[in-house]
Amino acid sequence: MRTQVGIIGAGPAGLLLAYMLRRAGIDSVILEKRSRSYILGRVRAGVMEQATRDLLIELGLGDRLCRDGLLHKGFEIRFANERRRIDLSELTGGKVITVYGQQEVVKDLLAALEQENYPLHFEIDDVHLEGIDEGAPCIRGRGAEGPIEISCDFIAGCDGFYGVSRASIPDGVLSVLSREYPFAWLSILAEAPSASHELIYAHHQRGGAIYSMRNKRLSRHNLQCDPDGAAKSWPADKIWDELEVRLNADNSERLPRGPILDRVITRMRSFVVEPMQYGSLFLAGDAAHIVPPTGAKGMNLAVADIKCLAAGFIEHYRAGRRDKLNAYSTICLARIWRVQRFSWWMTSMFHRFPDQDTFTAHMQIAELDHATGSQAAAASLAENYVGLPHSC
Ligand code: RFL
Ligand code: PHB
Repeated sequence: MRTQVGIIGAGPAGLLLAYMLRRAGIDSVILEKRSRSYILGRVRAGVMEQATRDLLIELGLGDRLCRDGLLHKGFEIRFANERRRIDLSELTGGKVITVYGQQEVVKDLLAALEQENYPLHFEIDDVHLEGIDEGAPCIRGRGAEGPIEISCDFIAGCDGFYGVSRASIPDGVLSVLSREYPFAWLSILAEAPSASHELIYAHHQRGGAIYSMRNKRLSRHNLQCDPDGAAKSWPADKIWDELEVRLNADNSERLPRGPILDRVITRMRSFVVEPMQYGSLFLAGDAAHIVPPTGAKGMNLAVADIKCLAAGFIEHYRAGRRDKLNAYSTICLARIWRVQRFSWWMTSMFHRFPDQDTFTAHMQIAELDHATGSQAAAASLAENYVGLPHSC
């Protein structure tokens, strides 16, 4: 099989790239390791930045997003018996966030691609990349109907943190910069209405918590937990009790409880590779960087990468120039580092570190007090939370 851009991975990054290229008349093919039902069922991100929303609407993908996405003009921060609201809209000249599940974005993109009979191959094993430094790249893998081979002009590695693309780059080319945090998140999706119409981020001496939602009947909450603790060691009652304590919920505000439909423990890390390109291989999304989820940025970063990458391919095929492709890594990394900084800052402020001393605890409270009490500091928090402007 021959195509212009071979895409590995059908997460938000790979699907969006395929969709943007298709709109521009550029051929591509996606190879995905998992099944269609698996990628549609994967519960992950929920908070969409203003620029992500705007882009999806501009691309004609906004029908369900505008109908079902929940627009949030602010969120609450709780710490040391304080409850302070960050008025995102007021502080950013009208910008908002949208709560819309990542799996809904995946569903919208998949529907749009399938409507046009886009070549998306699921359940492809043993994907490997060849010739990426020789200008004649090729992707090989094995599907239900036998071996599959795709020769292309470029490869987009959109296969997430554990994918094969990054690992195909020879040793010594990439600088790997990372930080592991000594805690994890227990994330639950529950069939329970939300007690609050806005997100709540809580700082507590027992650990951080985030109270979120998906729609009127589904809530989504995160609790800081021990990275080595099994999700099973958290019976449902313990999760709800702990959420109530950390959110400082009082009797007038008992959290509505309900069956827990999904639970996952995720380790927290910050991770970046530089550069995000080698030969004809371009990395995008989680394949190139991971942010701890406290800033709710992972999917949004993947979308920002793809906007630049698609612009680079379009310029190449339309104008025969490679300026944007050559600048892809540099331009994306400048924004990625700013988003890493924000995610690291939010993580440092809301989590309890093992053996944390009283001085550190006071620093966190002072930081929260300043971030929510000073107009200038709150404006900076809001600017980052609704999302920095895209760079391309
Ligand atoms: P994805 O979504 O991981 O998709 C990669 C795809 O590649 C496939 N793949 C392969 N295909 C072929 N061959 C191989 N060898 C392959 N190896 C892997 C995978 O099956 C998959 O389909 O990466 P992408 O597209 O870059 O998107 C990134 C986002 O998924 C990620 O950043 C966010 O979900 C992160 N994240 C959050 N981001 C936010 O913006 N807001 C949030 O609130 C938020 N919460 C979260 C999160 C991630 C979480 N987990 C589990 C990592 C909460 C959690 C729990
Ligand atoms: C979510 O709703 O999934 C969510 C909210 C806030 C975060 C991360 C995830 O920081």
